[in-house]
Amino acid sequence: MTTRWRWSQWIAASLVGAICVMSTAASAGPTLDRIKTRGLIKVGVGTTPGFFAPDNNGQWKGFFIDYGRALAIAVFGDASKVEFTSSSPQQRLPALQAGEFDVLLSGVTVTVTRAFKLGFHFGPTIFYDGQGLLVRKDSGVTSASQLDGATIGIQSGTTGELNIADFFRKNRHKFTPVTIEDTSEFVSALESGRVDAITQDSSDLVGKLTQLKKPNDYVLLPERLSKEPLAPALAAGDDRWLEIVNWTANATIQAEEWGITSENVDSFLKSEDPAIQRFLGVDPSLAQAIGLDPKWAYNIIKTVGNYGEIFDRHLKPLGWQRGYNKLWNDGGLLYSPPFR
Ligand SMILES: N[C@@H](CCC(=O)N[C@@H](CS)C(=O)NCC(=O)O)C(=O)O
Repeated sequence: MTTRWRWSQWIAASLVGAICVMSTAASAGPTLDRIKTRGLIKVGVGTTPGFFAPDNNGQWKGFFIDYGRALAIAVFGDASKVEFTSSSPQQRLPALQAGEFDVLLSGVTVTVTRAFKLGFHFGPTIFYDGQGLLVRKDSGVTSASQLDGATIGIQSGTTGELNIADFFRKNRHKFTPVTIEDTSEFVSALESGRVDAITQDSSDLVGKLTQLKKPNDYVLLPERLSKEPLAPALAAGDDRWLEIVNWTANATIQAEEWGITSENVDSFLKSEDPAIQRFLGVDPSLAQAIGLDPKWAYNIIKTVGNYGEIFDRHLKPLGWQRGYNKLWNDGGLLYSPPFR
């Protein structure tokens, strides 16, 4: 190879590199560009207490809501730059595809069909769940195996709609499905006796139980019919927005692993651990490389807290145990890739 040939190759490679860097800086991608122009992140949610529900003042509260606020902090440094809108499980995925939402934080299950056939992307799983069945106590039913011949309420557009059919087919049992789109109609179908049971993510059922007139009259059966890894869902086509969603969720998990909380985060600013210095922006090199405010992770933890704080704030009062949602080094499934 001649020297001249090597130089021309080097110059060509450098030019390609420079163009790539320039185009990353110039255009964030369609979703992030839209968010920045609008000055607000649009988030699709559900209406389950503990996960996402407006309080008496109309302020959205809940586990997934805090992740929406964390995203607003990552993008704008301001937890208020986010708008939550509830939409039915049936309507929210098409709405995401149509660009009406920038992200769904509505308990969406990661599935291969949604990834390949519908073309959605997913952030990290932030709540490991499973499908449950809720029945009236006076039915005497204590196990899903006793539901042969039952009438079961299902919410349309959910994975539950598909899983329940698999479950009965596998067990060679029969059931009559009653598919309902509207959430309050779905829940009241059990109260009115229109159905013998309703099936949904158990997180949804436990939350909705608190909205029933007599919660103690109902029981969540012990079986979990499926794996429901719940994650932020995004439309394809904006890698940078996907990475912001990924690393915002990871930041809450990593902070818990390091024992960094909203209360003590300031004391960690003096940490001599280089990884913590990069994470909190004391050493700004990491944030500069990824193009976020050096304080983005600090601000998230200071404002919404780490994963454990978010979980305890919203889900502990409902009696939720961490279970699979413990950190990896505590017997759970939550694991953040390294911040480096
Ligand atoms: N994880 C299931 C179900 C999603 C789902 O229905 N989520 C619940 C909240 S966890 C919901 O939106 N319920 C209706 C509502 O809250 O209005 C899926 O992805 O299909």
